[in-house]
Amino acid sequence: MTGPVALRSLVGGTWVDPDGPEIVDVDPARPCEIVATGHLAGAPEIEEAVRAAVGAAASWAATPFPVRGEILARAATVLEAHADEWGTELCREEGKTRAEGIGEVRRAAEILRFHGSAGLRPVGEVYASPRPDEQIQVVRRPVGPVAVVTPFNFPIAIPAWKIAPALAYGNPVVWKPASAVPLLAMRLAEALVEGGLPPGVLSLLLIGNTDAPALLEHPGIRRVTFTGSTTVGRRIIARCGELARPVQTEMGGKNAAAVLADADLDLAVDQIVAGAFRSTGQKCTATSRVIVTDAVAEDFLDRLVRRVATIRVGDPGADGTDMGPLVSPAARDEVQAAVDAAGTRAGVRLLCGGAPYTDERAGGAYLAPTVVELDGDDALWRDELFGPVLAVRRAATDLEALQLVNDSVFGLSAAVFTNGLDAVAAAVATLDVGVLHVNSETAGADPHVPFGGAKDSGFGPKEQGVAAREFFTTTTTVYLRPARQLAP
Ligand code: UN1
Repeated sequence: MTGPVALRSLVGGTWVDPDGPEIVDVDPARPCEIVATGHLAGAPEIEEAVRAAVGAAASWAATPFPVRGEILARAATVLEAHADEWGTELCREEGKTRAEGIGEVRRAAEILRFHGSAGLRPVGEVYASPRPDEQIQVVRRPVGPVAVVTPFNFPIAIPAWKIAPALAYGNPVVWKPASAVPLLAMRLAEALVEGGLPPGVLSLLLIGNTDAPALLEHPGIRRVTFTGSTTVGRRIIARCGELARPVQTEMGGKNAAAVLADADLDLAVDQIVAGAFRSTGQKCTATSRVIVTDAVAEDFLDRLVRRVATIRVGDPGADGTDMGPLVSPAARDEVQAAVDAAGTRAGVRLLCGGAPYTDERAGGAYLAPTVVELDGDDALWRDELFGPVLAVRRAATDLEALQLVNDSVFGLSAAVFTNGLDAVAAAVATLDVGVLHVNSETAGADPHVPFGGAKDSGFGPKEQGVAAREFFTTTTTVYLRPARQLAP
């Protein structure tokens, strides 16, 4: 690959490289290699972007819904055309494998297409009136400028699933991507501009985290959508509460897979390994806890550890690599420290992984896929780690295994491995999660169905599918009555 890419913010229709501090976007596999450089935007760009969004709101809202959708569909075509190139950049910038990077760019295109077709689906309701000649309509309208704040772990798919419905339903967007992934953010904005988005309807602000509150609190912003940690999410919820500004947050997870006595163990191992270690475990939907019923525990753990040993960790750009580095050396150090600390506690047994690499991977942000068995409660059981670490506990019975799934402040996703209808029915009825997988991994989300968590994992309306409509539109209830009857 050639030299570093020049980063730009998109402010009200103009690409700019402001005077702010330098951005140095490095490859987590080789932290001395620079993928992209540019400069941070700041207060003047925030002001200009929101001003442009407010100015563009009326004409974007008045643009026919299917015409807005066509722009998203054209942007999807642009993403597909660049999937290999931008997927490779994603791999270099974020550290997931090249196949995962390319897959994610394609996924973003699918998300754009799905929301681009929203104008062809029902967008309001009609009710009967108790009075003669009257009809009651519920009309959905755009909400106005939306601030979008996105995480590093899906640099293009998560932005797509917030920005696409925001735009499709007629709202301008001002977007702050995660600092670690400015390049893929720029690529999504480029695709939307090339698709024909009018100036001002989307601004991309490469601003630092300390400037984010100025965007979210700006009087021109009508709604805020955020994906990231529960700590930051709570702060945003509190501030938006004070401002009475609707907010949607997707936050942390500590997702459990319950492996019951009648489970297909090979299937369970395959799915749990995928859920725990794809994207190096850096998904809020990643499987980070497993509860296995005693009757099959020995057999399951034996198969699991043997399977984890086959995961090829290394250069995410190389063919055949299963797992790349974490997003940064700092992220790796944090997860490594949590594993090291756990290793000193009673009731914690390291089954595989844990130790730092001493080979050529040592300079990159690598961590071996790690499986830890716990006798009971532990920080590794409770706290989200955002890395390739799986904590396993045994349960005496299937019922206890299901109960332990709920033993978390989080409630995003869960998986249950079983062939039994009774267990499935019990899981559906009792697990306090937003997403439940029966015999499949905890991660994954289709664009046409609702996505979001219970408890500390989410707040506000869910994302995706028709659920997105709730957050990105407001309703007017119209009592419609003719002024007079036409003469017969
Ligand atoms: C997925 O599991 O493919 O940040 C999507 C996250 C979630 C999205 C997960 N908001 O990991």
